[in-house]
Amino acid sequence: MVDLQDLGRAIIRGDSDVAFALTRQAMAEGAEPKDILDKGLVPGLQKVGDLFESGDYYLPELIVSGDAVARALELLEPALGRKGASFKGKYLIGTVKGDIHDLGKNIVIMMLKGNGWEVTDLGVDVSPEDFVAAVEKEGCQVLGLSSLLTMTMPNAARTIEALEKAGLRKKIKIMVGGAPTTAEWARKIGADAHAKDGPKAAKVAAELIGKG
Ligand code: B12
Repeated sequence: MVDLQDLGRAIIRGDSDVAFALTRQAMAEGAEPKDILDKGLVPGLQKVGDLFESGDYYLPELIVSGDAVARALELLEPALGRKGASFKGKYLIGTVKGDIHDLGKNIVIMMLKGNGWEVTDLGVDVSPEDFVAAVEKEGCQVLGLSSLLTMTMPNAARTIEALEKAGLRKKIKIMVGGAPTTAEWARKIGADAHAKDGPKAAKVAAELIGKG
């Protein structure tokens, strides 16, 4: 059996070949995709973030470890995103302007798809104007804004302001998330909800449209 801590250690080393192989092996052995995430990939990335913060790792290590997780996520996607639930609605999501982190957003997307949502992903570094245009075009019920950088969190607030100005705010529910965000901040900027991880995001989204 794969020890998921070994998977975490491969992420910390930025060894994407080993991370890929261990993820595949764990899946073949019947490990839950959620455990692979919560006990292997995510703690590994958290440690990488700590090492970066303490000055032991630099940007290249962050990039290599991020890529290793992205490769492993490709393997997990079919299992996490498998449609088992009845159709819930349309969800639009993106990472706010100035921020290119997308691993967490992509996990949220997989969870949403697995819970019956049709998801449109606007990608990363999305300006308030582009969010507004997409809400107009897509006709979604819920909009998700991801922000991993303290510096770019105000761009989530700017996006909500832009939606208000365009007269679209009342037509949709808005959720925010990302490591530095909190429920209190979500309330402060006028979002409808905050969620701390993928499973919670799917649950809260359904509640927001009365299908929880
Ligand atoms: C990997 C990584 C990178 C990779 C990103 C690769 C990618 N494709 O995403 C790269 C190398 C590109 C990167 C770059 C930078 N990074 Co970086 N990065 C990380 C790291 C190590 C992991 C992030 C991650 O993927 N976590 C795992 C996922 C699963 O967690 P998550 O993103 O939080 O997502 C979950 C929840 O938050 C929630 N969620 C997320 N989005 C949403 C959206 C909605 C709607 C909802 C409901 C929920 C939700 O659900 C997700 C799934 O469970 C973190 C450290 C950390 N501990 O977070 C630093 C970190 C986020 N980075 C940091 C920094 C400073 C940077 C740089 C500025 C470094 C530099 N000097 O250039 C640049 C910024 C580039 C830019 N303009 O965006 C800081 C941010 C500090 C801060 N608070 O502002 C951190 C915290 C590292 C640190 N400890 O200092 N980074």
